[in-house]
Amino acid sequence: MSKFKFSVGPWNVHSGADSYGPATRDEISFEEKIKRFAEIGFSAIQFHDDDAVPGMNDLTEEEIKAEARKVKALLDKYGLKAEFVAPRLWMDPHTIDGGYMSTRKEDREFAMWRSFRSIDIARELGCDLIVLWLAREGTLCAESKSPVWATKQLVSAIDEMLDYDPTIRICIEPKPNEPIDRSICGTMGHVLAVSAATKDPKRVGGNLESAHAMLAGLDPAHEIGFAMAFDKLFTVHLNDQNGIKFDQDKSFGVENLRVAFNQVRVLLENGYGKNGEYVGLDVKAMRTTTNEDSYKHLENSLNIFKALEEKAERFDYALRDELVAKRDFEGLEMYTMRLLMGLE
Ligand code: 3MF
Ligand code: MG
Repeated sequence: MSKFKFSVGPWNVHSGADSYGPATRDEISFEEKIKRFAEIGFSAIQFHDDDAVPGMNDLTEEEIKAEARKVKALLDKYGLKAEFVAPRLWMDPHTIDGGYMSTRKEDREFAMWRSFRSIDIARELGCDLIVLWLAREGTLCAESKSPVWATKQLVSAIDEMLDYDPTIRICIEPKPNEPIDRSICGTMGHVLAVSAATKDPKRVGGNLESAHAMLAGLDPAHEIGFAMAFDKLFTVHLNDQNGIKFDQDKSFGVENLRVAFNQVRVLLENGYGKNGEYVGLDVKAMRTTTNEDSYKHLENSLNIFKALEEKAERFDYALRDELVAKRDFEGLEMYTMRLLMGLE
């Protein structure tokens, strides 16, 4: 029995279209997806603002809230919670050069409008967490904007969100690049620095995605640990990644089993979830996956997580301490490998 609760976003089940080719699977309705998510064992849904309210740019504030209430009723029907809402600024023609740090004032105003609406939607869905994946915040052309100005823009955008709703929490999902060339908030260290500069650092934390840490050349378990040391890990996006290349969002643990184990172990050791945090997945099916298997990568990720949780529960800390006292790290490494290979 897992100690954790799990969450997933509707975009994690998708038609297989990518930048190089069209869809390979059928689209599935939102309701069908969340019904299956509940059956598979997820407790909460992650939302983009326009997953909850499609076409929101053309709706009034009251119409947006009314649409969000319909989604809340669907969640209730399947016994699901909403975990967070993320303004999907990267898809919009207003924000092709970023939102909060766009060089155009009207784009920055649009980004704030979407952020405030995301907070309204979160409230209607019954959650208090906003995730900012800062997809296009940074520079495509290094000389186009000052990184000093851009960083200050981000801090003041977050301050405005904190003012708009006195109890909302803001969670930055750092990523070093893609689709932007140079991002402004590339790692958990950046997130903590931005958090500290806001008017209410307690309400500003991070969402660590395994693949994003790997793209920055870092170990996701250490990024998780760094955030947890400061009570700043508000959620996670677990997945996997084959080296420093495009963002792959592979099923959790399929490339780097020991790294995956250490992510589970650091979460377990430090009581992740005790404040209601979810273990969130952000995984994509392969392009070759069939319609029938549209959810298999999610089931696989959950099963791998739970199997690694069971290994982490059995991790022999007395042996670890004995080996550490002798500085027998060769022995400790081999013990860990034996545990993972099913030899312990
Ligand atoms: C991109 C991501 C995103 C975000 C999601 C929530 C599509 O690399 O990880 O997933 O996690 O949009 O903000
Ligand atoms: Mg993510």
